[in-house]
Amino acid sequence: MRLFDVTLVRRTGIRFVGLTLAGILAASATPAASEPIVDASAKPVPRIIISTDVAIGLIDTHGGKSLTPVSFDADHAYTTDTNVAPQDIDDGLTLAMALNLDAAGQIDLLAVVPTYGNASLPAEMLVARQIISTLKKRKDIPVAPGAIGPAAQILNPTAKWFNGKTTKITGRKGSFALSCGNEGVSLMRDTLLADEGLGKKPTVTILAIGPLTDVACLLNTAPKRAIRNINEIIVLASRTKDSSVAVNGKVVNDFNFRMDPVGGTLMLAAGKARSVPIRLMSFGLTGQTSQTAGLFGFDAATYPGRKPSTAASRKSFKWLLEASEPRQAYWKGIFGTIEGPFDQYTLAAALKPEVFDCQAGLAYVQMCPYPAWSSSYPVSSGGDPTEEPYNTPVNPCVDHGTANGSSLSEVPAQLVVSSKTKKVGALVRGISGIDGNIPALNGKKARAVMVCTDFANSRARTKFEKLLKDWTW
Ligand SMILES: [Ca+2]
Repeated sequence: MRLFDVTLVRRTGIRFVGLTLAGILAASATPAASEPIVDASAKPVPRIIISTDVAIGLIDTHGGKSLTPVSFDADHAYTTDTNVAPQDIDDGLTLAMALNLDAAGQIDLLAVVPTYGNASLPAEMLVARQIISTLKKRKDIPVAPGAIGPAAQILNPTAKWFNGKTTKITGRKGSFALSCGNEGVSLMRDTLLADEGLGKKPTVTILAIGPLTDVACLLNTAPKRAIRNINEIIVLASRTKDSSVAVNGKVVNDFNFRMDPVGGTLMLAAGKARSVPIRLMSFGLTGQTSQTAGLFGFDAATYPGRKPSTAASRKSFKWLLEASEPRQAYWKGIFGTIEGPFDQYTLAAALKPEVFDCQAGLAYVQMCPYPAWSSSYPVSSGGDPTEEPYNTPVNPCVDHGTANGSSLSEVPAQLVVSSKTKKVGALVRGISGIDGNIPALNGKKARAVMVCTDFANSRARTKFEKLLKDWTW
């Protein structure tokens, strides 16, 4: 079931930007029959699929957390997520911005695939409908539901058979590729195939702004022809090596990776897709606009709405502001300020890559020891745990350890980018290969990526803020 009426290829042609006034005048004066309408300097606009945990306005639990064993209490017991709270707003702001840019011919929004994450998938589908259909009247945009939960409900779910044999989760014949398909992943695959041949180069950019489960599924299951048509995957996740991830001095999660570390790892490991360009928007960049010193949060004092406004733009802007208020109050209660943009960095990177300082890097997954069932997990003589799982004092994961909050014991692994591109190590590092940790993926090397770590300069930062102000309403 798709939420809205879907026509897979809404536009058979590619849009162009860069028409010069001279070009337009020349074309409209006395055009010869064969004279091109498009200026030679014109370039096609980004053609975009968004994989998103869109949750603006929802009061909900994190949609996948309660399914994973990354939630423990100190007695090794599984815990469900009872933290009902106003959920994140940045996917909703990204989606509204993308729809506004699409309507203005600045991008082509080809498909939207909600996925669990900030909230549960069913509730998120309602948000997608609210923004796309109700506020923006865009029933022509294809929308289909993605994953309802992470790749695996235990971290290294090697299937065990009656006769002692096992089947791994990894690879195209593993249990993830066999089970991860859903309508959203099919929509992404079909969109890539439908776009085939539209350009000489790959045409489609995927913005991965939720847990990475569906993008991992796409890369592990789609035919080569579809994968070859991915221009780039821009991911809102990662930290550079040895970097803390904190807002106003308080350690936070690298949420999109944390929600599905196995899926994130399988995305980086996908065999046929290792040549697809991946751009990681690291927290060192995206966290800047949420720190007190550089705050650029979404509120009526900072954002103007569409100029000039229309009845429709006023209605949409008002809804986004009102739906954001509970989340901003919640965030302020924890961090002292409202929240800055995160997911919108990916859309800005697709549209204006020159705004960011990005370099080649190697992405890898660092395990944080130990799961509660590890033979190395420390217990007292009475068998009681003496520390939080994944949060030992001696720990290769930055921000972990007994000096930090026990909620970090729910984070089993981190996505890290090294700038030392000549020193290619393993994709999965640390203790792996036991249930409760990431599959070892023997032989896989760290994944070559681009990583964006800063604004190109102060003017570029102003340009980024102007882009968001102009189009978020
Ligand atoms: Ca998100």
